[in-house]
Amino acid sequence: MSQEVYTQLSMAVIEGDEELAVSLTKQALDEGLNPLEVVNQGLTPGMEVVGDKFSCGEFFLPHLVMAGKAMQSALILLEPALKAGGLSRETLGTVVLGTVAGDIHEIGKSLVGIMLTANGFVVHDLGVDVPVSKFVEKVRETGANLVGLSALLTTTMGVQRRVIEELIEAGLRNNVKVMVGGSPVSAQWAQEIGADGYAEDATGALALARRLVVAGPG
Ligand code: B1M
Repeated sequence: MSQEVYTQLSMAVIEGDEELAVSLTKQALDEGLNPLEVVNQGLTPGMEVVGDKFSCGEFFLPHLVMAGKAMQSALILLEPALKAGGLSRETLGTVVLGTVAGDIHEIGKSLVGIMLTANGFVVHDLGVDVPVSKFVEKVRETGANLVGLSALLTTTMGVQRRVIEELIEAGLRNNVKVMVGGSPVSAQWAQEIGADGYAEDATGALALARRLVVAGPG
């Protein structure tokens, strides 16, 4: 039964049908399905198809916009259930999170933020298209022990490196760990730019954040 809802949810995202995505998400919640499974087995596979169709010229920008709206509206509904499913009630650390300058992809970054918040991190989500200087200012202001940089475009990955360089310049790098993610990003890239770690998805980001914060500064 759950697989049927997940398949329908994927289709709703592919078709950019926001209303259907919302009503199916409500149905999934009413049926007591695991909210993370709804994301990972319903919404995200639909988005992957949208991306593939865009790559091969079958879909165009309006399809991306509509699919994005459908998934975002579904996520808004899922957010309380995702947060309620979190394990930790103690504060694990403070995170400054955002999608880097030049990049307006929001959904994956927000999902990472929800997972971290749900599991004991205080998250300062700076949103999308965040200037390098804003990350640095916020780290200084909050004394965050972790900064999370999302980039979905090959053309914006380089901004992750610039944030690290600016943190060094500002004398803050020794106090803050840097985690990077986004579909074009890899563990090798993280190493190349001097980040402390890379996570492939939101669950991985949570595990990595925990590891980095336990490891402490330096
Ligand atoms: Co765009 N887009 N997009 N897009 N978009 C991609 C990324 C693309 C791969 C599509 C494709 O060609 N197949 C391609 C990038 C190619 C490249 O550079 N390698 C692309 C392009 C080209 C563009 C434009 C340039 C298109 C144009 O204008 N001609 C343009 C750029 C705009 C800009 O940013 N300046 C553009 C615009 C858009 C929309 C705004 C219309 C829309 C986003 C809507 C929104 O966010 N509100 C959009 C969408 C929806 C996509 C796809 C289809 C889906 C992205 C998404 O939300 N996925 C995407 C194709 C794809 O990814 N398959 C595509 C679902 C989300 C849950 O996954 O974001 O990957 P994701 O996040 C994951 C992981 O990556 C990871 O965890 C998340 C959760 O599991 N993760 C982290 C992400 N951040 C992390 C941070 C971490 C750790 C893990 O630590 C800090």
